[in-house]
Amino acid sequence: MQVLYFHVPAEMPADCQPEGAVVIDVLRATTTIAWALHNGAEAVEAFADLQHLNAAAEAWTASPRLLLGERGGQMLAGFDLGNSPVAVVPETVGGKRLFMSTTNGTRALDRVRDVPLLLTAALPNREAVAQRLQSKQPETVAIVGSGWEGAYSLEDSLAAGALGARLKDLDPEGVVIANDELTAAIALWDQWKENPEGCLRAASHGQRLIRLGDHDADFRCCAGLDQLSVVPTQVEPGVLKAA
Ligand code: 3SL
Repeated sequence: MQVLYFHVPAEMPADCQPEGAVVIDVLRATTTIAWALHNGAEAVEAFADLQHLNAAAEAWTASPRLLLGERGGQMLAGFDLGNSPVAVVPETVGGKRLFMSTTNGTRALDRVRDVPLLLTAALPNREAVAQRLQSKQPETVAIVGSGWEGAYSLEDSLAAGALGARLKDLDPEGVVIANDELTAAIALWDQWKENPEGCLRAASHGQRLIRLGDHDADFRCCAGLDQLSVVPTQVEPGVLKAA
């Protein structure tokens, strides 16, 4: 398995057509997706664009629904929830379809929606995602960071390194760390693995959330390693379910 890391979706070359992709947005979209599906949400339907989200949500009648999302870290007007992974508790999300749009994470998902095996990862489900890739054995996997408005983000690279390091541990001969970005991400993980929350807080988006205030529980949750067995998996374009 060849594993590559792209800091942001736009870095992925047009002719790169991997069998598998793993989208990461540690702060906070893919952490929230993992916890929501772990806590019983029927599915998370991700949208880059709010108009499309509103139209799809209005047309949805198959189960109860919630609108979830943010721009710039702040909950959207008229939405039920922001993007906090500690808010998607079973009593709130159980059995519901979550229509979700975030500043960067859902846009990154949209960019790779045609990849046959599309998963999302965060630190809490890093081990589960590594095990899934190990069992599926896609020939090439692109780990795709969400970044912040097109720019590098430290926390996504931390989780990409955590996943790359674990894949290499699971299969030292079969897994090829196939670009410098992933080698650097693994070095970043080695540096911070005893204190991932410190890395999240040091990151520029971590600093943004600190300035917004009241995100201590989110930092703890987003930094929690290998706590969930859920593997959010795209089952139709934009729709992620627990698998
Ligand atoms: O950019 C995103 O997709 C969000 O996860 C950002 S925030 O942490 O909710 O502000």
